[in-house]
Amino acid sequence: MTRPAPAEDINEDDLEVRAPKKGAAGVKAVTVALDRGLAQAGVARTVRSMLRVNQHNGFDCPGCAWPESITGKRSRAEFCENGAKAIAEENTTRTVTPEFWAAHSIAELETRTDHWLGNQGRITEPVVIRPGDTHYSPISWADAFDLAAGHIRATTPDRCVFYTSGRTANETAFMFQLFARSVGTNNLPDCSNMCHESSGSAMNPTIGIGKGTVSLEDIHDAELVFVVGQNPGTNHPRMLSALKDCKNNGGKVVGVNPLPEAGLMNFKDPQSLTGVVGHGTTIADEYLQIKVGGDLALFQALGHLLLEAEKENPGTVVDHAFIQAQTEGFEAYVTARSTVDWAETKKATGLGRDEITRIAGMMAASKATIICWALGLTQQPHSVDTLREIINLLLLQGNFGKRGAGACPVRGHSNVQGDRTMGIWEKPKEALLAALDQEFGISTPREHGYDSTEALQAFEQDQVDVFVAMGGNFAAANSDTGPLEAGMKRAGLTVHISTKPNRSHAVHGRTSLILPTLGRTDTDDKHPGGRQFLSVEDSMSVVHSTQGRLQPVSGHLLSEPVIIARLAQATLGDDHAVNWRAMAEDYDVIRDHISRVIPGFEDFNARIRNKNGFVLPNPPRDTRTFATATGKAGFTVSPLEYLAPPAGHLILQTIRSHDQYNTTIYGLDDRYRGISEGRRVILVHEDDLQDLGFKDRDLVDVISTFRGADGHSSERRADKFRLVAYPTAKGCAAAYFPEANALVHRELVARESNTPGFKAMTIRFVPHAA
Ligand SMILES: Nc1nc2c(c(=O)[nH]1)N[C@H]1C(S)=C(S)[C@@H](COP(=O)(O)OP(=O)(O)OC[C@H]3O[C@@H](n4cnc5c(=O)[nH]c(N)nc54)[C@H](O)[C@@H]3O)O[C@H]1N2
Ligand SMILES: Nc1nc2c(c(=O)[nH]1)N[C@H]1C(S)=C(S)[C@@H](COP(=O)(O)OP(=O)(O)OC[C@H]3O[C@@H](n4cnc5c(=O)[nH]c(N)nc54)[C@H](O)[C@@H]3O)O[C@H]1N2
Ligand SMILES: [Mo]
Repeated sequence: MTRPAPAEDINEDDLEVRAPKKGAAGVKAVTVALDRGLAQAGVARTVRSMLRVNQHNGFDCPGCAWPESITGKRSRAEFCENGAKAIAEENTTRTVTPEFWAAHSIAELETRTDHWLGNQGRITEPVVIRPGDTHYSPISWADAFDLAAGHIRATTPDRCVFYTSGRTANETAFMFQLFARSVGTNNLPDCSNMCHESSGSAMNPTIGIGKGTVSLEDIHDAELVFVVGQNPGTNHPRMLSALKDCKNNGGKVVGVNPLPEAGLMNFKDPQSLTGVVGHGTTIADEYLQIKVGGDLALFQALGHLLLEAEKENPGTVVDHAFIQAQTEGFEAYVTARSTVDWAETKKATGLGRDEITRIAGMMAASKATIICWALGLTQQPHSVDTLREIINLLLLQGNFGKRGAGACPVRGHSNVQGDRTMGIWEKPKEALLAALDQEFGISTPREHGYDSTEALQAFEQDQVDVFVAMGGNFAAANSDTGPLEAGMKRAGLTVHISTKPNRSHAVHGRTSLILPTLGRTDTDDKHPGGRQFLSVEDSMSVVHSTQGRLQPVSGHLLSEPVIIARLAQATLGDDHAVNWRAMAEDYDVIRDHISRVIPGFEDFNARIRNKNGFVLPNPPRDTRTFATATGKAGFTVSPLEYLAPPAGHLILQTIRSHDQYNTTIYGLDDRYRGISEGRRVILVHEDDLQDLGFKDRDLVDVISTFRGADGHSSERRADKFRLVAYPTAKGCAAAYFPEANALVHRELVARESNTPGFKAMTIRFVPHAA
């Protein structure tokens, strides 16, 4: 399957490449952020919104799920450059009106880049495409709901799919899953399936919870913090402030990454005066330039070395009392880690024994270690094994339920964790379904539904009649773009509840609705009970309220809860057991239901009104207990596995630039990496370029090969990428998401979690034939 380059609004010939940034990340941040805000929204809106980010009675930054302090004093400006860009993108005054849709046919929109589409502005009115139409045209809200309801009622529940993107707030997510289950399906794929699903798959069975076990204060207090497979300078900039605090308290930071990411190496805090005028803080005390997919080998070697260190100095490294009382599987782990093959470890990681031994020494000396990770560890075939190996290391030294210690999967979308807590999950637990049945007097389906990869396959096999997306950009975010888009176009109906135009709107079903909605920053006050607020859960299990204050760009927008309620009423009838209208009129009603269905949300309406919200129970963190089947935390043993490209090939990982939010491309400046004015690039080590017979800036077509379990092999191809010599780990290339998604075969997934192998493609280049 070949995918040609789109007709560009971006002229890739303008590509500029400078050396990746060696100086500090952070200083330029505030000025860049303000420029973007002013360009999109003007002075008054920009200032008003910036002062409200992450403040009490303000709105939660839609940028990422990194927590705000709940104990310390909050800075007046609790946001970062990229959070500010996310806000500017949302509160833009540019609008996409019916005239826009009349002027641009679908045939044209399909040739546009995500950058162009997102830059058109906020959608102002509901629009529709019926079979045979060439353009979207306006439709009333009432007709839109009736049209969608007709399609849902005309098919069977198993042929309906309800997708959720992680910006969706708790109350909205709760209503959305309730709607899907009232229709009769657990087909609830979400962006988490493509993101941190591997983290949950590794953590739930081993420590009894699928979430991080640290608080923000733990980061400050840690003696040692690992930042693995993560680019915080771009994707979680406020995390750098926390790491800096940790260092000021004497802690050490180890970065593990194939790319020398600028924020990880050096950082100036734009919010602190010393940071701005000083020389910046070197964040990573040690940096391991690991090969893509080599982390399992690294963590196994570290486990071996820690056990050896304990043998040398008994009672100083391994927490035997904890292991004895609280864990199982230790003996098997000790046996498995009794030896290590250093030659194999070098092949897997690219790292030498001395480097790894130095890091093991730091771990052995630390009484409080935190391991943070993000997508560099979750999107490979052996990801779940790799993450279980992290849990092994933390268990070995008793790094749970103590200050400054624990596991820290750093989440992406600002409420992706909360959505799962609210029941957005294709594999719901019986306890949730039983609680829903009891609360509402309905019978929810027990059969598990599609995750995002299975939904892609269902599209491909023509098994989807109705697809409803609560936000997001499913077509561009998922793998195997070619077959996915073709399948989506054959579906009966696609419904996109969106703020801005994106690719999924252009590769729509035979009938398609775009339902424009309020965003985080918009005021939501058209209710009998007056202005409403919503809530979110951050990466460290803190639940707090979020409330927009800006005047929406259009009077036609409905809030997400109202859209779900009206769609549900149209579909299920006014006599349905669930009182949808009451929930839409007063979000306290939704929260009352949540308080009786979701554990940890007792007395939700009172506690959400606390200044800093409340913290959900977290057994490993709170009481050093593990809610697994046996009540013990489990060591696990995995065979060594890594990604070894055949001769003439490289391993490709996909990354975000500094100027995008997932599929929303803000601009063309990947500042810290020194790449600007272009996105169809592949970063390759200079030696690899030479070995493969190419030069810096050559234009190539990229071919990925996938070998299935049954031995069959298939190829994907994406045309016209520019090679850029870059100091990545050897044997490993990097390209931007979503441009490279066409190269990800849908069967290339992480085992157990089914997360696409976005950081595990085997690729080769051929010269681009113009
Ligand atoms: N500004 C901004 N903020 C965001 C987002 C955004 O797009 N823009 N997206 C949000 C979302 S949804 C998410 S999930 C997070 C994503 O946050 P990140 O996980 O930081 O995002 P990626 O750009 O995928 O970066 C992955 C990092 O892992 C490294 N890596 C790749 N393969 C490996 C490997 O095998 N081993 C190791 N050790 N490292 C590896 C890459 O070099 C890169 O530095 O960010 C969130 N925040
Ligand atoms: N190759 C590759 N692919 C990846 C990844 C990768 O690392 N590499 N990462 C994966 C990850 S971690 C994730 S999380 C997914 C992201 O997948 P998604 O969550 O599906 O994608 P986004 O790009 O975040 O969605 C952007 C769209 O959301 C809509 N939107 C924005 N704000 C709101 C709102 O408040 N309400 C509503 N209703 N709509 C809104 C806008 O219309 C916008 O166009 O992508 C995955 N895809
Ligand atoms: Mo994500």
